[in-house]
This record gives sequence, structure tokens and C-alpha cells, in this order.
Amino acid sequence: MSPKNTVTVGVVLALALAAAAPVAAQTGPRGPHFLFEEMDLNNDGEVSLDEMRNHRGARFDQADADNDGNLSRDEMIAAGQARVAAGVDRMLERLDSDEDGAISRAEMDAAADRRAERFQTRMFERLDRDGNGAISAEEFEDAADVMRGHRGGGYGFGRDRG
Ligand SMILES: [Ca+2]
Ligand SMILES: [Ca+2]
Ligand SMILES: [Ca+2]
Ligand SMILES: [Ca+2]
Repeated sequence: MSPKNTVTVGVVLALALAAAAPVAAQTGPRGPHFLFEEMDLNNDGEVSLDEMRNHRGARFDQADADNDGNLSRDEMIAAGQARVAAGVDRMLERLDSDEDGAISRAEMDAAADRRAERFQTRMFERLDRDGNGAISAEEFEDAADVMRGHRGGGYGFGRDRG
């Protein structure tokens, strides 16, 4: 599988997970995650301590459409759908370059390419220590050493302790 396909599958998977996890389960493979927009309850672009504290309750209240203090099946499904819709909107905003309200295969691929390019650029900049726009054999070896954990001694992480 090419990296491109992996990213695409990742996006589709993320959507599927969002659809499957309405309100209660917010714990994914990467642990709990929160959306900034969701936590910024008064939409002033900042998350205050109060907003952080009230986040869970507010989310419950939001999903509890008839305010009976319970989340019914329908309410949870509706909340899940609202989350997915919001996620899809954000995705459209990011990926729909011709703004026709749909993401074409080419737009999806372009987004994956942009992501790969950013990643490669970051990697390259990290490897090119002297910033001359090329990675020398020495710079390459340095990086390989760091990855193998042979460099950066003196920090004491993971040292043998008998
Ligand atoms: Ca706020
Ligand atoms: Ca209810
Ligand atoms: Ca489009
Ligand atoms: Ca260099």
C-alpha cells in the first residue's frame, strides 16, 4: 500500500470512528481527544478554564435535545451525526480546492501529497544540519545514529542500570 492510500484510508477510518462513537466514547487509539471548537463554548476563539471544566456537561446538554436528563438512542445518534457533519465540513474546507462542495479523488490525493511533502520537508530540514540544502553522508549517518539511540548520551534516558 502506498503512503497516499494509507492517508486516504486514515481519513475514511477517522470518519467511520467518529460516526461509531457518538457522545459517550471519546477514547480512540490515541487516547481521549477534544475538539477546540467544541470546548470553546462561547466561541470567542479561546478555551477558558471554566469552558474546559464545563465541556463534558455542555456536550451532554447539547446532545440531550429534549432536556430530560437522559441521552436516548436517537439523541446519541443525532449528536454523533452532528459531529460527523462538523468533521466533514472541516474536511471540505481543507480539501475542497475547487469549492464544488465535494471532494474528488484528485483533491484527496492532492491533500495527501501536500501532507507527504510537508513531512518530507521537515525531515529534510532536520537532517540537513548545516542548512546547505543537501544531506551529506555525515549528516545522514548522524541522523541514523540518533535514530538508533547511539547519540545524545549524557541525558541518562534508558541507560543500563544492571
Ligand atoms: Ca471561549
Ligand atoms: Ca433526552
Ligand atoms: Ca471539489
Ligand atoms: Ca547539509
